[in-house]
Amino acid sequence: MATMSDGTPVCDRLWTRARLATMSAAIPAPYGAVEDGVVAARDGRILYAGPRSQAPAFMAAETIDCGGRWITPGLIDCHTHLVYGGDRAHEFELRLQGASYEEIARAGGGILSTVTATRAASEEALFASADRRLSALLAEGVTTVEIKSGYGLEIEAEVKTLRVARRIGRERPVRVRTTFLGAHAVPPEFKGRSGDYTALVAGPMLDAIAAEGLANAVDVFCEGIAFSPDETRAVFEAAQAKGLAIKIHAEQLSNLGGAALAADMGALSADHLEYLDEAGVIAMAKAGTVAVVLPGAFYFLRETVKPPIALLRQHGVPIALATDANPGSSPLTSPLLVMNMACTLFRLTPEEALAGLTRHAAQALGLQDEIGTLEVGKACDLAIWDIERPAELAYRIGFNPLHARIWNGQ
Ligand code: DI6
Ligand code: FE
Repeated sequence: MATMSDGTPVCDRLWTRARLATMSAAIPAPYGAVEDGVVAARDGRILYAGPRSQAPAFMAAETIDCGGRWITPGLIDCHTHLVYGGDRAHEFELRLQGASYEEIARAGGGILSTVTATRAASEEALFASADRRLSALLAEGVTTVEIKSGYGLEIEAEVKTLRVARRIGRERPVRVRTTFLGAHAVPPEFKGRSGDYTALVAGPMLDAIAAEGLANAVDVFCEGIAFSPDETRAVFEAAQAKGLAIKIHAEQLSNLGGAALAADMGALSADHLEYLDEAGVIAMAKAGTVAVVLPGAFYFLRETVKPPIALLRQHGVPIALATDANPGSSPLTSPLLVMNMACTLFRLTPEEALAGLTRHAAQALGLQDEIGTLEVGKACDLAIWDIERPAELAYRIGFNPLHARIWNGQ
């Protein structure tokens, strides 16, 4: 710790008179709470987060009086498709007239209609529309966002999407992790030849993306309307050969055993999981794979089968939450609403919901040593809330109590 000549520890910023939901597993209280707390930051890192009574007498360049407000870790949206062209409002109308999501997809709409719009869009237009959606996330305390490709489905358009995602991370005050989801749908020019398309994804497309260092992870939509378990495995093997982490969209509309396959290969997370069975849960528990549940997609598609929350708890699988922000199944950019939906629809506790957008979301991105809790040495990403108790974050609907958002100590 840096000190003055008399030994007084020095920090850049000090937040005082705060209540902390540290979300640290090392603090046994609910939310890892500290009632009379302070946070100190230096060079963007947490120097101290804990009770005032045990804090060193810091010399701070700037002191912020929080007036009793709650500080949580900055929120982490660990599953989004933020970069895409166009919208799918018309398909929303079709579904209200009775068409199903799968029918629309099989008729060439769905993901493929967004592919057409994304291919046609310039990088500038993609950045501008994604930036508007990002602003909604930031306004609710998000400090880290994962962004997937998957609406290009050809080399140039996938590269373009991930470049835009990386640009967001350079130009906006948010940490961005990118995921290559070339195996999101079979594009029209490969109709009936999904094996050939899978070979393109696992070969030249992945080569181009890895050569530019555009992805942290590789994801596959393993589903009847998308890629089979064998195709999924082939893409994952290619990803791992390049040293990239793997994630999966699995068991969203049916059970193909995708989550277990991904877990057995060491996946960071398996996401959606409405149709996950106990064998899948056990495989995830064994591998330490995080379950990312996406209540926005469940709600918007009017799904009735819920992810097996009780089994996930019973086997100790960490549960993360995310917006799944995308034009087709979850046009949602509110992490607070995600928390409320996870509690009302899936019966998570408000504490589990907050862990889902902090500690467990960090783990779903492989960033558990970097972010997700208020602990010494982690990045100083904070959300400061005008609330009396942390459960309010999940309790309210359509109300934003964010007071301030701190990213990297700023
Ligand atoms: N599952 C989903 O819910 C999104 N992608 C996926 O694999 C939907 C994407 C879309 O409909 O545009
Ligand atoms: Fe998704």
